[in-house]
Amino acid sequence: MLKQLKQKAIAEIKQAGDLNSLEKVFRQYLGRKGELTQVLRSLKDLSAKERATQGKLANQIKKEIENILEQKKYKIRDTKYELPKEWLDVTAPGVPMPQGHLHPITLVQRQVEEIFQSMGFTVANGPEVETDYYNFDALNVPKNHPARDLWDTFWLKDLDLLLRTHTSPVQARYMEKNNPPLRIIVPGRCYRHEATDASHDVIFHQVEGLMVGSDVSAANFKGVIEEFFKQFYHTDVKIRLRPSYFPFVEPGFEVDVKRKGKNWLEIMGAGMVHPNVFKTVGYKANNYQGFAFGIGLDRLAMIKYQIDDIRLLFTNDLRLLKQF
Ligand code: FA5
Repeated sequence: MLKQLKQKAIAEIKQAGDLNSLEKVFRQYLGRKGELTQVLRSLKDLSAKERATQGKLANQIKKEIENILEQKKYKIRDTKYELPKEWLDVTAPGVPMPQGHLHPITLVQRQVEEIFQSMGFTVANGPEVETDYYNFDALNVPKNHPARDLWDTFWLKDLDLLLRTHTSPVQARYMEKNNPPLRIIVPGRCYRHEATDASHDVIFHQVEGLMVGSDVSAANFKGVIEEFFKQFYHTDVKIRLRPSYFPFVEPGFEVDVKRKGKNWLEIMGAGMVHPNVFKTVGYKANNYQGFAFGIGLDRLAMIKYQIDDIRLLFTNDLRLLKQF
């Protein structure tokens, strides 16, 4: 009797053409008043021995019908949504997506920002296309001053504009709008019209630093920059200041860095902000003092990743870029 029930159910499932009729078959056999459900319910009236054999068989059939119903349900759904008919090998290995990553300069820039931010500096920005005024005049380099030759400049013809030769113009732009005390760094791209070599490119990057207050000293500069290099290289470093000339600082120095077991390396220009710069941005020069510096970001990256030619950084050679 149970076997007949099973045959009947299977035949009806086969015939069901949509989900509705399949649902009807389910109710017919497995619903609350379904035929098989009733059989299962009546088991309690049988003798213990009969109950054991019949019960086992009934439950087995129930499972079978459920399985066939389920399969048929998927089959109906598949045809309904017209899934692609072709064969799909779900065990085939996937095609790996090439993974993008950050350029070494971006990595170094972010790290530099993080370290200076931890010392209370904010990140400021300025335009790469700059005016004569901010790139030079406001920095105590008047027109026809011989110091302009320190920076070989790309001029934008007829526009009276130039591509900034350093990030220092942002010092003046920032101080015009903000009063001391202030601490900023300015990472950004710079341009120089000069012959390239292993350590010089036409386009490169600097990080400007500026800290101004009522009593900011050269000793503060040394402390800040020593802490920076310590964190950047994860090791103790020695700092050496050598006198140098930049029109917008007085005194000015060149900064050398030495790591254990390495040679002294010239890495940045720096100095105490020149009173003329304070005057130009409208500060009372006697009230404030501060330091400024400009680090070559590309140079930091070259040391960090042992890249021996700056031009490699921007030739988009994947053999280099894939290493980061
Ligand atoms: C300056 O540009 C000054 N503005 C730095 C400064 C800021 C001094 C604030 C005082 C106060 P200099 O021309 O030396 O200085 O450049 C600074 C750094 O930029 C260099 O040490 C070097 O690391 C990097 N640099 C300069 N020219 C190039 C270039 N063509 N290619 C790659 N890096 C360069």
